[in-house]
Amino acid sequence: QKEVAAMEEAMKQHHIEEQCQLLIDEMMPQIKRLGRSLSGTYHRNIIEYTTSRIKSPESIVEKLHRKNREVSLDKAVETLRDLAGIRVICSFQDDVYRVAGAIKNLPGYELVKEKNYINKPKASGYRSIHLILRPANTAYDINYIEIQVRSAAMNYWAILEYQLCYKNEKKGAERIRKELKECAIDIAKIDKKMLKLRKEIEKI
Ligand code: 0O2
Repeated sequence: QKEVAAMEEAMKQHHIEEQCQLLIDEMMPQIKRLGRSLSGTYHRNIIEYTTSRIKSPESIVEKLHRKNREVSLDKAVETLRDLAGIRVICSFQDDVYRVAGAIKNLPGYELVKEKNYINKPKASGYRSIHLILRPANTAYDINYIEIQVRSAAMNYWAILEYQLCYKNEKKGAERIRKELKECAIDIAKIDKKMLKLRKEIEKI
């Protein structure tokens, strides 16, 4: 609790939330614009919706502990590249790749890292594409923004699993983790099936 309060105070002093919000506010209209442009090209809705979040002091302290790092604002700013985050929810699996591809090429940003948890899901069953981008010109302390791109089906699983299990170290939860992973596999199959059906309808 003390560490969280200290982190909250340090974040206030250094205007971290405001800086994260500025990064989000600069990028969000560009993502919406590219969503409209892709929807125009493919004549259907490509991006369902977008959300954003600024990492909370609790979550920052928890992550620094999880990664065995010193718990300080300096360490957080230096090593956590998802203090500012945007999530883009797409209709179908192939849209996830289209949107991620377009975001990677956004003018004014450099792609620092890409993680494809669709090709290689996490041990939990989590699927998503993560992009870490850095604005080419920035006067802020916060230099990175994480964009998570996933389908509506992947998001459905991730949101429920996050609530039930993600940061929960309870003993005896192994069976539940296994069942959640099975759910992720089932949902991925349905996601693929929906894509196949869309492609069949497009051919008619
Ligand atoms: P929160 O509360 O969402 O902020 P890295 O240092 O980049 O190598 P990092 O940052 O742990 O490693 O990246 P990773 O593993 O790609 O995951 C970052 C974020 O993805 C997490 O943020 C979650 O939002 C989401 N995520 C990753 N794995 C899972 C999972 O198994 N289930 C769910 N529901 N979400 C997941 P945080 O900071 O852990 O949490």
